[in-house]
Amino acid sequence: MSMSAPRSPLFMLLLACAPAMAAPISAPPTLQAEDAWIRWLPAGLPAAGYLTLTDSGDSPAVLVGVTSSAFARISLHRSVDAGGMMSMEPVSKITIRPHSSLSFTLAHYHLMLMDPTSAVKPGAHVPMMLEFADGSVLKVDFEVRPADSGG
Ligand SMILES: [Cu+2]
Repeated sequence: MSMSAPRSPLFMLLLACAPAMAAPISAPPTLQAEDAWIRWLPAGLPAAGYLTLTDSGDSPAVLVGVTSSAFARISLHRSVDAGGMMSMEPVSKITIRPHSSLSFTLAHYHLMLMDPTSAVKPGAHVPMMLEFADGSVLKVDFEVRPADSGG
């Protein structure tokens, strides 16, 4: 029996892809998150997440999505004042310019957090994975605060 039998093309393709399917790329250390918290609402109502992201690098950081085991659905939202009526709309991305900070509260952005699991209660800490346009991921720990919290 020969040990030098050629591998199938499919096997070689799987080998080549294996590193890409491993752990996601971590966001660069020039990208940092602070004051990440969630305004919790009772009765499984959608919660909102806020944080400040600082990009001290030379290229913009473009947030394109967030995932967490604590919420089935998470989207990026912007609050808008439509003639005195506050409403909100989904956005496809949130850009943090190089050498600047973006506060979600000041910039009227929030993470819309839908379908929480039972683990989401005031006082809990919820890890969330922030996904950027360059494929990198930043893990951020969010503190769950009560509904009447002003931040
Ligand atoms: Cu919203």
